[in-house]
Amino acid sequence: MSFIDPNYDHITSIPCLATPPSYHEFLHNYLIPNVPVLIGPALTTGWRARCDWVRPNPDCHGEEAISEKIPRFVPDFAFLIDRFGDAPVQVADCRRREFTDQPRVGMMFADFVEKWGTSVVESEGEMKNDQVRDIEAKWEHDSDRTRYYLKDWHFVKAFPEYGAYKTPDIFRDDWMNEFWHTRNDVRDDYRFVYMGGHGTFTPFHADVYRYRSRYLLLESFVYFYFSHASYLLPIVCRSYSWSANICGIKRWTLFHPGQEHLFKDKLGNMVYDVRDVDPARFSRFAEARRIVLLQRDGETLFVPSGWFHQVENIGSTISINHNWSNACNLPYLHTSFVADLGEVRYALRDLIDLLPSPEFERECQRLLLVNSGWDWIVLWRMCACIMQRLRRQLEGEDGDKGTPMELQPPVGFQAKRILDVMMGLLAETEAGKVVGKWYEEEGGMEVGTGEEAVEEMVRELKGLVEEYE
Ligand SMILES: O=C(O)CCC(=O)C(=O)O
Repeated sequence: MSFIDPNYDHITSIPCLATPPSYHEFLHNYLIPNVPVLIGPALTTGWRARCDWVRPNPDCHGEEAISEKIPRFVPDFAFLIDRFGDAPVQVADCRRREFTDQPRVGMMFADFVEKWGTSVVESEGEMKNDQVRDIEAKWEHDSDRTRYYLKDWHFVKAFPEYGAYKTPDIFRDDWMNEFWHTRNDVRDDYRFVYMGGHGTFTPFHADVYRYRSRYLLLESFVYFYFSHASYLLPIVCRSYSWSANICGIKRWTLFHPGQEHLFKDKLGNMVYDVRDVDPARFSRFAEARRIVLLQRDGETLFVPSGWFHQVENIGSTISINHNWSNACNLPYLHTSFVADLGEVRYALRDLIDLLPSPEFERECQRLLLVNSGWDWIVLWRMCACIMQRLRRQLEGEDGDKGTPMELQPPVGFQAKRILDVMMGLLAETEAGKVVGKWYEEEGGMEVGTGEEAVEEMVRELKGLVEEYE
């Protein structure tokens, strides 16, 4: 049975669960239907980050204060600087725009904290030296819009021993981070920490599978060298995300999938900040259906695939976010992969008559990899990696390693979704050859030629589907 994108018309608010759902409930009520859910602080109780990184907010008194949008906790800056001060981080400047994102600069974490404090003082008037030194006091008077937002800090990669948190069971079936962990050629992951002051924000977007820095590089390249650049922007793949608030409040504005045509101007450029949209330019944006949600200290939001969103911080906010995917959203990933490739082919269409077909496809794959972080080989390898791990688990070879089977969808469901993607990929004349070549050069084949390795993989998957579906 082929995948059908759900209808979201009935979703007018986001369910809030005080008690974390079982994996079974989460799978059937949220993951498969692709519906957001907010889960209460019980999901993150006991996390080291929620103890070490924060302290009670002296301005928050009692239950009324919570409903008054006052965070219950504030960052413990002294602890954070002392423990992580030397770490390099990327900081976005929320007052400036660079294409579809905010410009970023690299700095030490301690300098970021200092800047954050300084920006609060600047926005409040004249800066005094004693204020600059006393960063902690500034946080407490952080009532103005501030500027610097630390984003996409690969915290687990930077501090693997620290154990700031444990991925909740319901989110453990995570193919993106699993696949990237097995790769020897590139070291990366999709596990992030965000920190920023009151008024910092993340512009309108849907979650993606890509290298952000390379994406920005390519965006600039595309802007300057392609006359039809706007057709390439924004190229997004639909991953899930989950975001757990350690302190502060996040205001999310989420948009049902399937409304992308309302988000663009005539040239195909997307809305940047949902609070400031020119109706003359984005004439249909007001029609877009949206849900606004406040996420408080300790709460976790599941953001499904393809839900565009914008996030604004109320008070000083720290969160832990993962981008992730698995069999449930694989069809969305695949659909956006196909769309990405189509956009790239369109952008390079002037080369079609100049290059033989395999070479043209090679150019497209190269551009796709730089822009979106994947190509035929990466997509195939992710699917193959998961398929092989499933097989090992079924044969009892993986011991306690990896996500337990009871925290994954049924094997037949997973195998069928992988098979659909692999067959979709092989429907492209060049794709099988490209993947086969990769097996020959780097893939460590167990059988014959590269193309035989590809066929063997498909045979094995079909076997799994027949046995378990
Ligand atoms: O917290 C933020 O500023 C952005 C997070 C986000 O967009 C996400 O987790 O999907």
